[in-house]
Amino acid sequence: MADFDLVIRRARCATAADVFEADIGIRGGVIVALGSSLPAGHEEIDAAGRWVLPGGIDGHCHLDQPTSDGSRMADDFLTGTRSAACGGTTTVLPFALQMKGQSLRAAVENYHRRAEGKASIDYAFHLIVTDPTPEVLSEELPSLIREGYTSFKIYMTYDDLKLADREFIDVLAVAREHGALVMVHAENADCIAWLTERLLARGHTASRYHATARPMLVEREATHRAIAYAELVDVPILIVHVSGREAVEQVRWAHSHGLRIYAETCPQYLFLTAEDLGITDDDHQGAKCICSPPPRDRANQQLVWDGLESGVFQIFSSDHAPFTFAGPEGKFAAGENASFDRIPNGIPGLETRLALLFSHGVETGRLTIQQFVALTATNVARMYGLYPRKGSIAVGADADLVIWETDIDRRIGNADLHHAVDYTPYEGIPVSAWPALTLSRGEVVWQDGEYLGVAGRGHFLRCDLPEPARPKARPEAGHTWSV
Ligand code: DUC
Ligand code: ZN
Ligand code: ZN
Repeated sequence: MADFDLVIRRARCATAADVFEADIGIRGGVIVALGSSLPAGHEEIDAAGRWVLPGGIDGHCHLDQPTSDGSRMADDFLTGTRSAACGGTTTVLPFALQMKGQSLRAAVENYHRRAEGKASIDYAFHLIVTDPTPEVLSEELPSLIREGYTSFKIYMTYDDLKLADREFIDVLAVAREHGALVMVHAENADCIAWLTERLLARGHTASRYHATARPMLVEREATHRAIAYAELVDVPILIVHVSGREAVEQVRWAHSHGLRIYAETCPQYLFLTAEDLGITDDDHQGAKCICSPPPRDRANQQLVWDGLESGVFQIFSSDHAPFTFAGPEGKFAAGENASFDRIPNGIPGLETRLALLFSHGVETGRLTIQQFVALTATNVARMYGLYPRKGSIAVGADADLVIWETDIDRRIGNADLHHAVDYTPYEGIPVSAWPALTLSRGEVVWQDGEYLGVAGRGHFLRCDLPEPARPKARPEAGHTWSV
């Protein structure tokens, strides 16, 4: 009898730390051996000369998340995880959203029902806390953290989602006490509302004014405030979807003051600019690229690349928030002439995240292969308490692996993608690499252009307490409030 269900031969492996050549022996969905000349497997794949990397972990994507404006997310767990697998992602972390007035536990139960029977790759949930009542803070959050929901996102903007500053601080204190990680959407709600009102009063309703209503300073101010609250409470936080210079400067400032502030960025800040929201007022197509914070300009793209190279950013996520361009529940759910403030925020990107970063980061020499693995898998697993089960190539880890095809010459086209969105904002961008094969727990879910996943085979993952969320706990910093 063969020792292994599958052996990948002569794999050119990269982890966040190392590059090495090995045969990878897989049994029961787990990597059980790394070595040379391993005994025969029941099945064999020859990967000679090709990169074999940990499957991508998308730590920020929205699937089948309820909305409150008449729009509906195009991707559920079926199409979202299909799309992820075809792009080399083997674990997703979407969000269980608490509606104001709803219990957090009810939100989680509802979200499980949305995933069950549909997900074809493994998944965990972040929570979105919108209503931190005393019951939520003292009962629900602590018990959900113990049950494996160890990260939550809070918003500083959007009327239906945002927390008051006092509530923000209360949530941070719970995270500190129970060891969870808080992700922050940092934009100043009042500045956006004030600017939006004035733009609309002048008849500036086109998509492109979305960027005018959310200039970098609103992100800078909120990022600074979030960092100050994290310092006050003594708990690390993760600033999500950082778009450019002004927020980066705040994160650097925090680092220079010894604060553990983590930062995430996304493909839209490398590959799109505000011009993609439209150059003229007649440009309806610009709605396709409405997301928040908005993409900036070329100089800011370069700054974000610099941050990926230099370690300002720990993780690179898609922020997949899928709305169709056409159709009654898509970008124009509020009417075909809807003003920019009534167009749902979000763009698709689950399937294209890895190929874009590999092609334009690794193949151009901007990033090492180890940095790529760290940004797209290992650091994400660590940040959310999934390491070492996920995010690396190691004995004992799940066999979530991607064999990469490089030296290809292709352009991204929506017709080739597997999400349920009728466009990609990255249409026409060249890529020189794409996953040839994706393994999820040792099972092939994508091979040579064919999706082979099975709905419902994905497992829900309970997350451990993330090690990066530990507080500094320096008595001299005066954090005596918690005793
Ligand atoms: N924030 C997100 O994280 N995703 C989509 C839209 C938004 O504002
Ligand atoms: Zn956000
Ligand atoms: Zn998001």
